[in-house]
Amino acid sequence: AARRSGLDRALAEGSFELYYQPIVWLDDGDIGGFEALVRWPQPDGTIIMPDDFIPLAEATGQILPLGRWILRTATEQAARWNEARLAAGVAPVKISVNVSAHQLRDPGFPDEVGKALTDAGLDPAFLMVEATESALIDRAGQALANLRTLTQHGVGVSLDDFGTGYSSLSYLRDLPVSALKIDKAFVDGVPAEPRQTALVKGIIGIAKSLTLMVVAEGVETREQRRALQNMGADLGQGYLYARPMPVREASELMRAGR
Ligand code: G
Ligand code: G
Ligand code: MN
Ligand code: NA
Repeated sequence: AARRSGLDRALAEGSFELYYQPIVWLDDGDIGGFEALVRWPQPDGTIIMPDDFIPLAEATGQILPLGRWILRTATEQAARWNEARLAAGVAPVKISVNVSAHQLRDPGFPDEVGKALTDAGLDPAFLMVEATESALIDRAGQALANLRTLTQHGVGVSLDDFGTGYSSLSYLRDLPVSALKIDKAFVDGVPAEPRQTALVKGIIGIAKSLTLMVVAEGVETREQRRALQNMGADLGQGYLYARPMPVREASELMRAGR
């Protein structure tokens, strides 16, 4: 199990690694962006997954330095990718970065994001911050103020794991978000389970009427892809397209594709 001292050492030694999973336009299969997902490789070749150390890092506050590293690494990488894409005449990609409740309610968070973007040379329009519903409910005041500041500066905000939290629809109306990620738990039932599919259709309808982009998570089959596209989802992410992969593979995927 992960321990606080182990996280401290890994932070000091720079042992973490970012994987990247493509987020794909459902209509033509072009890559619209990537989600950065943190990994903790071990000397024996195994990898500790984020569910096994992010909760500890949140509890100890170590998520603040770890989150800063993730943000800086992901924005630098996206800036490099987009330089190459610009030179090749292809559309730039967005980078999505997960942020925890602790980071979101840190009053210094918007400045930190701004500084990461400036240092990386990345246009704010190509950064998406992914926040969960629960992170927004917890100490919502400062978190919401931070998200407003970010959106005013042109950074996108995605509501992650949508449908699994407790947010009411009126809450969704007032949130400064630009995209909604439908959780895999909902996508799993599409199109086989009629009630689940109806629910997803309704979620997409609400999102569209609020002019939010819709990303379906955990897309694993072509049937799902087709049904989600027919229901109006914009983008998909999942094993049908690709698993989260190391930076070198993500770079190759873009060179090979678009
Ligand atoms: O592949 P997956 O196991 O990567 O990620 C599991 C969960 O861990 C994600 O749903 C997300 O909530 C969390 N996670 C992954 N990467 C990050 C990260 O960089 N920062 C934060 N705060 N959470 C992450
Ligand atoms: O931050 P978030 O909870 O959205 O992270 C996405 C999680 O979902 C990561 O753990 C990622 O590895 C995982 N994931 C992405 N696509 C798929 C998929 O198609 N199937 C499954 N089972 N998991 C996926
Ligand atoms: Mn996410
Ligand atoms: Na999610």
